[in-house]
Amino acid sequence: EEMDAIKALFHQKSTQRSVQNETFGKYKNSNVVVVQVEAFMNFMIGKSINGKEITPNFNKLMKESMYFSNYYHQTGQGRTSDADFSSHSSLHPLPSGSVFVRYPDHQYDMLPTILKEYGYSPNVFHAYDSSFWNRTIMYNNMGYDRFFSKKDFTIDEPMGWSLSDNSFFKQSLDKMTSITQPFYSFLITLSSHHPYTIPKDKQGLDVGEFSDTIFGNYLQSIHYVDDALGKFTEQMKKEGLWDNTILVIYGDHDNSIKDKPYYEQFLGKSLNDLDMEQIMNQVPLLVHLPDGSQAGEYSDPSGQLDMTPSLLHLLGIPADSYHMLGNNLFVDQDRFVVLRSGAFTDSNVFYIPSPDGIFENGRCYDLNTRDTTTVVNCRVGFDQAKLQLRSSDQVIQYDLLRKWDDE
Ligand code: GP9
Repeated sequence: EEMDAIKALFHQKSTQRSVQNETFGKYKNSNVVVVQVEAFMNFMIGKSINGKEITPNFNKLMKESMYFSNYYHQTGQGRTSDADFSSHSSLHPLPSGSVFVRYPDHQYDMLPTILKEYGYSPNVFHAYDSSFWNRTIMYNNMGYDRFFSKKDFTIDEPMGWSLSDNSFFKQSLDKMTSITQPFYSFLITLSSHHPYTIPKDKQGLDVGEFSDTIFGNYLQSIHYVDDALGKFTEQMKKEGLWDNTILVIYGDHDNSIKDKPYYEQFLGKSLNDLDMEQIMNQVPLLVHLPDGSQAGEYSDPSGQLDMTPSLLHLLGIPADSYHMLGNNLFVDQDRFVVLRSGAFTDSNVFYIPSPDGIFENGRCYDLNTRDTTTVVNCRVGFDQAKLQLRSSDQVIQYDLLRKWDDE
């Protein structure tokens, strides 16, 4: 009975996202470059401190891109590896541990594998030890042609855990130019990793009252990454990759700085629990299309599970046979976004679960008033979110996609 419910859910999701419109296949055979930025959160996008923009390059790029301002990371304990997993498989990460470490050899419908079947060269770039998060094994199973890890980069500008993002982007792009097109390139940055210590000569902001705090250091590190991103897009243009590439940039997860006073001081207003929940769970998603079309802000809720179905849509790859739980961001439909904690949102409500998991003990927020409403208003969503998380967990843990294939 449970298996039937799981199959029915995947079927329903597949039917829902397979609606075709004029954007289906519009960018068929374009290159795709996806940049997953370490701890890149949404709350400081478009903001300034002491008269200086924190992310000037991202802000500039937003003007000619689609910016999803209500995009959620859906990660759990597997942090960066969870963001990677969810974005590429359109499944939820696990309630404990990392899928990369626990079930790397199970079967999933993964973006790099699918793209390879459609003639793409998929490659992944991350200038850190290849065994971290079990990446060597997982990336092999995800269908990448090659994983360019720390040993493939010249550490000519050491920073934090490894190489500076600036040099990482430059060297990754140099490697990319000799890869057969169309390619799928996935880049994972590192310079803005906790504890956010950027060398003094690379700190470009005056963070004023946040000087010598972890929050101030965080803003400095984001400003640094933004600068590196700006140089990266310039280099893409010089290499002739701008007009034939879909560029996607998103944040992997929050910065682990949970002290509300920092955010209240920075944003200049008091914040309730809903505000904090959204701040800690929203990361930006930017999609630059090769012709720069559809630019603007998209505020419907969305999340990391939506990246793969949405890219397949743009590339004209039918996704109905794949087992994915995310939304297609290019069709006009009601959205439902579930976080690993059991929190969920649609366009009307946001539910924050209680640690005991009991429905009635959670809080249901009305997104219009931004205040709590009777918890009953979140009942349907709660059951749906529970089913979605459980179905995803079962698929991962019991290798159900392989079983269904074998049947
Ligand atoms: C290191 C990087 C860090 O390779 O992915 O991951 P995190 O600690 O953020 O999960």
